[in-house]
Amino acid sequence: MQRTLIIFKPDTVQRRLVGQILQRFESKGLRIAALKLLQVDRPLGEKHYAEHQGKPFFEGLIDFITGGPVVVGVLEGNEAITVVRSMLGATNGAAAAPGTVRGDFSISKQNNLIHGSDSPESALREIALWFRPEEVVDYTIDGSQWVFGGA
Ligand code: IDP
Repeated sequence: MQRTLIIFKPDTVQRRLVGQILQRFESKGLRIAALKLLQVDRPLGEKHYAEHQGKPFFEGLIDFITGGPVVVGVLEGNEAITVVRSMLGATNGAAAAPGTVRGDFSISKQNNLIHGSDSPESALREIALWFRPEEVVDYTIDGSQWVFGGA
């Protein structure tokens, strides 16, 4: 089991695509271990995207990620990091393959809807940046008692 950080960026929230895209991750078999909506401030945005500091798109990227609320979460499952990255598709929505989140919903390099951690090291760093330890919850999915219980 592996955990990865996902961010539904402000374009996803503004376009009311959070539910539709979250459904793809759940249908794939990933489990939600944490989820919250928040307004990102510049220091948090700059920490998250620290590796891009100095690049020509950096200031625009921070304007974008702080430009409206985001939904940030932790997903868990077998090879969650690679699975989420392959479901997202290429960074540039205009080039991303149909069938991927970006390929189906984005036509922009910057406004590409979802962030997903790119390595185990990034996932650990990013989960600790966005969540307190007690906000990431361990539980098991056991369907039938929740469907038939209490009948
Ligand atoms: P990734 O999100 O696919 O891992 P990164 O190269 O880590 O892509 O870039 C981080 C984010 O910065 C991208 O998701 C996108 O929002 C933005 N970005 C990357 N390259 C460009 C660019 O050339 N112009 C504008 N924004 C960019």
